[in-house]
Amino acid sequence: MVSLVMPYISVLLMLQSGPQLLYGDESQNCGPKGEKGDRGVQGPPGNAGPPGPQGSKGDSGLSANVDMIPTGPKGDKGDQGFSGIPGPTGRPGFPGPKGDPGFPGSPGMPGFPGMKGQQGSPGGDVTSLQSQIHDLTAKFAMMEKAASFGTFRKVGQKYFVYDGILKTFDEGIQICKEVGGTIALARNAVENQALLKVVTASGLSEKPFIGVTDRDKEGQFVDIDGKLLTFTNWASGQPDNYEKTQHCGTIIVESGLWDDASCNEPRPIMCEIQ
Ligand SMILES: [Ca+2]
Repeated sequence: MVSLVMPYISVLLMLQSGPQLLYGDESQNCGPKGEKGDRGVQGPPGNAGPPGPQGSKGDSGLSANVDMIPTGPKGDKGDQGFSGIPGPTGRPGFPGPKGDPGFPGSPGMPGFPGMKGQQGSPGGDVTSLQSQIHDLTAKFAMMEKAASFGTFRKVGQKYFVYDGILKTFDEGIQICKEVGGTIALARNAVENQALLKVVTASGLSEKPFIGVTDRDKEGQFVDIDGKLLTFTNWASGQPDNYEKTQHCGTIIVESGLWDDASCNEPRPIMCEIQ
């Protein structure tokens, strides 16, 4: 029984497996399945088809009769419609001609009385004030100048000052001139006493020059402006023009008396500022 059935089964297996073996061989020679391609261009339209069969005849339609349509009664007259929206404002017109002048108005009420004014200052006061300011400024400048010296003393309207300078008579004149003054010279006893105090306060041992000389005329002492002296305080026996070389005045430190001495010998220089 088995021997009869086996050949039949083999034939069935060959029929089923044959195409698979064939496809299997081909699939071994091809690559993997590619992606789906883009859609092709639409082809031209086909030819017109044959005419269809003739249709059956239709029924005849109803003809319309307008007179047969009934109409209603006439309606009432409608309301008046709205007017349109007003347009924009037009341009202003040109100005008219100038009118005639009007009549003058009535006079106004009298005003309130004004405030009483301050009494004006006469021009002379301003000038006086300016003069005072000028004087004060000058005094302040002189004080500043005097205070710049090591020793100074005020007497009347002048300052006697000393700053440790030793120079000849002519050099002293120039130095005092540079500070706006002259070589110190007492014009009276009070000033001479003040000058002596400056000498003492400065601790001087040498006789300082005073602003008198007789270089132009022997024996006639004058100030540095050449004016005759109205006050002198010569020591006894002075001026003696010792050895005929003494033509400039000095003040003795111990007494405040005067003595003539050489103009070219350096001595303390005291100035007066006023
Ligand atoms: Ca002398």
